[in-house]
Amino acid sequence: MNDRLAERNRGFLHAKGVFTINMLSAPGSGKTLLIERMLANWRGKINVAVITGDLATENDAKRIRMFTDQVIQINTGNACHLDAEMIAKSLQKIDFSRVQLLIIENVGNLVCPTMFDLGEDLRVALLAVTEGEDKPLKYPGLFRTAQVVVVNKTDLAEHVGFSRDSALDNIGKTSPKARIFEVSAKTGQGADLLEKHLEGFIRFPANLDDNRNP
Ligand SMILES: Nc1nc2c(ncn2[C@@H]2O[C@H](COP(=O)(O)OP(=O)(O)OP(=O)(O)O)[C@@H](O)[C@H]2O)c(=O)[nH]1
Ligand SMILES: [Mg+2]
Repeated sequence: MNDRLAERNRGFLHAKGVFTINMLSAPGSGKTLLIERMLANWRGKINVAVITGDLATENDAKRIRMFTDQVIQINTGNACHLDAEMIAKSLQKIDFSRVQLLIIENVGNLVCPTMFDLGEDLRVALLAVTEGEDKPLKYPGLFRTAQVVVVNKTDLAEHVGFSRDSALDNIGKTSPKARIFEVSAKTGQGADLLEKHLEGFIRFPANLDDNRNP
């Protein structure tokens, strides 16, 4: 049922010429701050709509509304993930006339969101340096289904004794074809490379076939 609806969402979005990213991570890894950072850098260049999911509050939508008026907050109540039906309803509320990119910020959770296709074209998984290098091994589903992995909060790496080699090795084992970007959403370090990579998909979605994991 979810898969059928997800396909419908994908068809709807493609018909509108919109590329869609589903962003997944543990709570607090920096999804919203990274979205804010990218929207600031893309201002005047790429028009973005955002759907953001949390169990409760409008906090993330309020933050993102500083950068785009096309933002929908979904409150899931007790549900630990977004599903394709929630997205279908939200799509009706967005004015896609000038939008090229839709970013869906999933509920912060390393397990549930992995199993639900929303109709996205690309999955981006975040791993903050504060979470520990072993998360890709412990929660392989999330990283395996992501074509892009962002190691975030790199500005904190030395304060928490983060082992870059070990983290990259673990991501590589779990998600061998994913592109990895090391970013600080706070300082902006590394965000330009990530943005350029995503811009490539917006212009040439066919590039995607190259980096799906087996
Ligand atoms: N130092 C540092 N702090 C960051 C960075 N990215 C995010 N933060 C901080 O981490 C906290 C959580 O960031 P959010 O962007 O709200 O994280 P989130 O993944 O959207 O969280 P949920 O929506 O609750 O799952 C905030 O205090 C951010 O300012 C970063 O790169 N460096
Ligand atoms: Mg958030």
